[in-house]
Amino acid sequence: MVPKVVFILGGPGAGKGTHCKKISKEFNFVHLSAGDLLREECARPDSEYGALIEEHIREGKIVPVDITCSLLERAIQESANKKFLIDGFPRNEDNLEGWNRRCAKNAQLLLVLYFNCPLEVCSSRCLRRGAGGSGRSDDNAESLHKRFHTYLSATQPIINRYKELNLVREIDSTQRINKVWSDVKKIFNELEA
Ligand code: UP5
Ligand code: MG
Repeated sequence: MVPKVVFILGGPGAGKGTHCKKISKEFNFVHLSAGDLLREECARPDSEYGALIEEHIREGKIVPVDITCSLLERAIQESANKKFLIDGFPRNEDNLEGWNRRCAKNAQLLLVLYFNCPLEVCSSRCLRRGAGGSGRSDDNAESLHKRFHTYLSATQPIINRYKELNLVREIDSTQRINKVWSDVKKIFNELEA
């Protein structure tokens, strides 16, 4: 059986990671955050790509897809599970091309879960998280400005592409966490039915 995947997309701070953790506790999906995998790679002292990744993250730029795909492929291969949430990927044309070239034939895309949230709300969430000591080098006003630019110019067109393919389920993620979670849960209950 080929692995089944759900892509999780939405603006920086929209609530992707928060809800992926909840989904993976309640449903039989492994949470793979592309951003977390890149941050872990960056923290490895002997990483060939550490400096490049760190610079891209701070500047809100998207890391070349072969690096991200290698990390995702390894995580999928190392897991005994066959269902994955891929959080924060694919976020530009290069990501989409790389996924289609390297991974699409070895995986079944079930749907794209899109956390829709205005950027003002995203901004205050990320700044609050940064002020609370997230340790993320991109939770500051300057990096956020760049992350939002990348999101609007590069990621939204990818979401629109999947909308045209009828693969997107949209969540209003401005709501309180419990309400967002109940909307997310409905979708996963349907998926598992
Ligand atoms: N929060 C969440 N939901 C809330 C709610 N409903 N009400 C009130 N508060 C809510 O949430 C953010 C904060 O908001 C938290 O404090 C949470 O408690 C609160 P979170 O769930 O962390 O949101 P998320 O959407 O995961 O935000 P994140 O900051 O992780 O999004 P990004 O997409 O910007 O970050 P990511 O880690 O995916 O990527 C970071 C960088 O890595 C990118 O900018 C890029 O440089 C690089 N990257 C790549 O190059 N390639 C990739 O494929 C992926 C990443
Ligand atoms: Mg996240």
